[in-house]
Amino acid sequence: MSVVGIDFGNLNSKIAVARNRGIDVICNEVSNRATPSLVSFGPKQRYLGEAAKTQEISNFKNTVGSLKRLAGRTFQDKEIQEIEKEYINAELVNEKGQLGVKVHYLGEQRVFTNTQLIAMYFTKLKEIASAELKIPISDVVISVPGWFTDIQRRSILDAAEISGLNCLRLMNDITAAALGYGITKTDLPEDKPRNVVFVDIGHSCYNVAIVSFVKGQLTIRSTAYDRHFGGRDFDQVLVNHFAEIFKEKYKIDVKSNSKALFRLRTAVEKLKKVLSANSQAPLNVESIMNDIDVSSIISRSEFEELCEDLLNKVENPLIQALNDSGLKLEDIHSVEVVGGSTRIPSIKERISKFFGKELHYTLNQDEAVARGCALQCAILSPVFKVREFTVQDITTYPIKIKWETIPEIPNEESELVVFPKNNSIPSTKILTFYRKQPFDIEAHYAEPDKIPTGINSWVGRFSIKDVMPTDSGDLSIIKVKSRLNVHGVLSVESAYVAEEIIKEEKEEPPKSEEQPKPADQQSQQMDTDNKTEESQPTQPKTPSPVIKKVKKLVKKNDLPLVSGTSALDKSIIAQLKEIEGQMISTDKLVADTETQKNALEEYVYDMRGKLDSIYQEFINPADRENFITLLNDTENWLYDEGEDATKSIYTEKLDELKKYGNPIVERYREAEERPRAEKLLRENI
Ligand code: ATP
Ligand code: MG
Ligand code: K
Repeated sequence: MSVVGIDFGNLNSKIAVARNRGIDVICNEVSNRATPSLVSFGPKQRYLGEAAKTQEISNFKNTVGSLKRLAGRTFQDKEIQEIEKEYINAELVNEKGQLGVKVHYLGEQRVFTNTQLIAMYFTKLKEIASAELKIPISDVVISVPGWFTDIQRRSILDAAEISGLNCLRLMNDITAAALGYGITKTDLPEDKPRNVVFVDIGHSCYNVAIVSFVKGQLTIRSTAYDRHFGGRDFDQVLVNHFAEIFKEKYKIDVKSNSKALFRLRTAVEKLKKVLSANSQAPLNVESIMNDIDVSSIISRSEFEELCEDLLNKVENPLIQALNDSGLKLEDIHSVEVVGGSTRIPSIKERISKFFGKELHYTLNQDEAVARGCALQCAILSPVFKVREFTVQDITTYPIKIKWETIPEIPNEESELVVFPKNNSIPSTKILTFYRKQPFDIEAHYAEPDKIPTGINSWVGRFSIKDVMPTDSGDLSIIKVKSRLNVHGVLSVESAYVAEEIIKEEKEEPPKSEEQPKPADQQSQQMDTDNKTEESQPTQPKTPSPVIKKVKKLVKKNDLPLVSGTSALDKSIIAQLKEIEGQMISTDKLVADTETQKNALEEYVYDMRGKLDSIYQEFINPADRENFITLLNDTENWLYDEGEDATKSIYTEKLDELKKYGNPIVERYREAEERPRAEKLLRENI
């Protein structure tokens, strides 16, 4: 059983695995510890991860990045149209209400949805992990930003399922990093919590959390985000800057040419990194457009001046997180930073200045999130033994449930915030309704202006079926169990009829001054635990054990429940899985064909070389001439019509050559073996 953590980044993703000795971040097929979050389509196959990166510029329109930013989005979404479109070279389209891309694949035009694209990328990550662990991968924990909404989370979960991954938990990026911190710190306090600020600034977004640690447990106290603040925004400032310069200097408009813009963007990203360690950096791009080579130079202080507006935004999430945490600056123990963009010196300065503290780098900046996910996966996995560590995470946006009121209940409320902001996850709440007919409830984000622009506040609709009046014709008591699960996704898990019964019971003396909850017959009542029974004593409590009658609410029968959420239908998932499977087979066939072609080519060279040397005396000259001619013909064929043949033809050709070659190899081996065998024989006598 595999234990894998995936940091699904906007630019790069990292994979960590748990082994007996601990957590390792693993390398991909070209020995990189980070894999570009890209998928790309060709005439014969897909290119995923590194392979997509290699030919990003030559296969420009068929390469898709920013996958994470596409999750759960629609085509019309303002953030897609106004922001993400800038960063995506492929053509975005509306695919039956979902966001899709139109690409050329296998010689035809195809449309793939955002969820499918993410699934393709997960297929690649799965393959990288399987290659490393040498077992098929299934169980994983995948990171998402804490600000992801229900629909975005479901898109990632669906994608995981399509790619055959079993996602045990979608983990908020920062929570994963915090887990890595908590589990390795052996000096956590027993009682008074240690409050640590975690800051993650990556390629596209900025996440902050204030986390309280005690021995064996972490609790997220508050979170704050800037969903549009990351390395790419700094790149954009540089792009704008140099585009202006090049207009003057070379009379070219880089922005009018998407490939030129892409080349510039790639170059400034490198330059930006150089500026993190040097006071100035040169920029050179060969043949950026119209065969023109461009060059320029910029100093760090110039860069910082250009980024002044951006840098002024660094404080905002910090202020918000601190305010929401209810802590004061002096309560903060330390500040830990992760994510590639926290390497920018002026960002570091701002964070450090805000807290009045030196920044800490306890965690590996690039790998902390992946490692944390792998740790969480190990904790959840039955086969792994990990030190007990509890993770108390919280939800970012309040969720309310709405329903239609009925005339039988005057002044009935019509909605209730069931999971307020910062409610812990996972969490189950039971709602009580009084109804005599089937009814629907709907879940919505309660503060639509707080969720990402373009995301619908609708979360789901749940129909509670077969509701009937009680035997006496009254309203039935209906309990509805709603859950914010371990992924931060809302579901309604079950609904049932409850019934009040009178029971005789021996009452224990009360342990505390606890007051019994009054039965609320008018409005919806909410329980925050998993209890399916509640008791309401009909008599006042007495201090000594007595037999008394109590009204008890017991479960009578389950009710059918129909859920409508933004998750894909099971049948659609099955279809998409099949399509993904076909594409995997196509890719595999291409790879196998390539391998077979290489084998044939290698055989030709190897055999020809040896026919001139070691095999020469094991074949008569005429046959040798013929065989060499055959090898030459094969070589010519490989460069000509055989350039692009099928796997079976390469195999056939190789077998044909081996028919001539094998007997020669045999004779040679025998001759080689004979003296050795004779020697062995002599020694044994
Ligand atoms: P996100 O978390 O937004 O989804 P990600 O996880 O892919 O994105 P990271 O890998 O944390 O992002 O960081 C990538 C970003 O960090 C890129 O914008 C990159 O240019 C930037 N970066 C990496 N190293 C440096 C450096 N030395 N100086 C400045 N920026 C850097
Ligand atoms: Mg990241
Ligand atoms: K475990």
